[in-house]
Amino acid sequence: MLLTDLKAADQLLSELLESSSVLLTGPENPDGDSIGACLALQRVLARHGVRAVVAGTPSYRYSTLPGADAMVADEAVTATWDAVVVLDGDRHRLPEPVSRAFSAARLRGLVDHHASSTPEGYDIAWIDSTSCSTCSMLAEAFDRWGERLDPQLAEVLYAGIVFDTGGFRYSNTSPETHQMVARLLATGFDHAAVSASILAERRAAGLRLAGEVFRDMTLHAEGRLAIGAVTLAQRERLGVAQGDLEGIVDALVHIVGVEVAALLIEREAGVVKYSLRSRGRVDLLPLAGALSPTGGGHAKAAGAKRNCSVEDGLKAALAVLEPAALAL
Ligand SMILES: [Mn+2]
Repeated sequence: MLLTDLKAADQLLSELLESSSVLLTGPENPDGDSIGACLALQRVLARHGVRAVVAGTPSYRYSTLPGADAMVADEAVTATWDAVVVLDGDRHRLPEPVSRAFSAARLRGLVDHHASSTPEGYDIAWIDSTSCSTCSMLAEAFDRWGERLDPQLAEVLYAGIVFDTGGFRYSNTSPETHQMVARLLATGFDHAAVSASILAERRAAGLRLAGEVFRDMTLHAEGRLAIGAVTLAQRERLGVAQGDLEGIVDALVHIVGVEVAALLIEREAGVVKYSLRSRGRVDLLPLAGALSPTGGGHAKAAGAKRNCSVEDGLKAALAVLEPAALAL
């Protein structure tokens, strides 16, 4: 496995080692790869005497990862940082206080594997869209830099890899992924507990929510497109937390015959987030871009955000996704 941009990786490390303050962040509502990558880089920087802060609030799925308890809520992030690095997501999807800190920073960095990411707007952009996860990019770089794996570092890297590969089931899983993970497991952390927490566990409210989404979802394009929705009222009624939403859209795309799935999540009144999945025959990137100028992600897993009602969001999803599913 080759890093596509060794120079950017090395440059980023040496710049961070010289920085007076470092903020590491994922996008809004960070997932396992983003949190794992932030915590992993924080750990390695700490070994070199650089104390970095990780922004974000981990959902219950990630709260037991080593270092997650010291994460700083986005709202509490102050504006002045020497360096701000975005991990596993792009600068367009940063929560508001973090976005201000990013704009004001001397050094703006990116570590990402999303196919939609571009280097514009960063001083150093380390992008490898061939990598299964941002955590695996870091794991390879740590190797090259001679960083030793310990159980805590291995655990946070594993969290990202297991999340982004869906427990080593997605097509982004390669022989190299397994070889890397074998070395992580050899450090002795409780990988079964991490996998269960990240991929399998649900709160009771989340299971009830999934039940409602599955009951009410609709099929289109001769059964090739599934669309589900989660409203604000529903989330409030059931007491749903951020981590409860993960995995629902993955179940929708695995309905027999379905090729593309969308889950609409009403984030706040008038703001709808789309979570999109494809089995591979439909490339989601242009579709996410059609739903919103800042939409993006991977060919098989993408997202977009739109300012509209749930009703209008559903109409937009149908208008964009149905022709693509019908064209198969
Ligand atoms: Mn990722």
